[in-house]
Amino acid sequence: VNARNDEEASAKAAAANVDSGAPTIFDKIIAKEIPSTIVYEDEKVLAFRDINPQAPVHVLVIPKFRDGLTQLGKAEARHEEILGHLLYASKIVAEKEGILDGFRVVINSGPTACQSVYHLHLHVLGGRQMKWPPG
Ligand code: D5M
Repeated sequence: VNARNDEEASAKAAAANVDSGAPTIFDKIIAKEIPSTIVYEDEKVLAFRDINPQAPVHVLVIPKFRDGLTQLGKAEARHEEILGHLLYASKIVAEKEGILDGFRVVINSGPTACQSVYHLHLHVLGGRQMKWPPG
């Protein structure tokens, strides 16, 4: 019952959270105005530990320049290069974190997928046995 209530609460919170295109907390992380634990950075992307980890390794990989990419569902042809770079950066993160034997990359796009921050981000998860299907 608790698990179901938690799921209902997070689904409601996600549905209330629309993609307004407004700046997000990730802009402050990129600007280093609020602290984060950075695990990888280059000129195009930043990778830092998730504040609410769902696995022993849980890192978010984000573009430094959002350029309209509030969510994957808003991707356009011009974003192909950064999308590829984000995926490759996720592999570098997995390598640095020692989870290349098995890791998962997740993108939640839109309220039905429980996206809560509207600045595209890839979740890199590992360090434990993952289950399938995901919730
Ligand atoms: O994932 C958004 C993720 O962002 C969620 O797992 C928490 C994480 N988050 C939110 N604020 C912070 C800060 N300040 N530092 C690190 N991680 C953070 P979504 O796919 O949108 O649900």
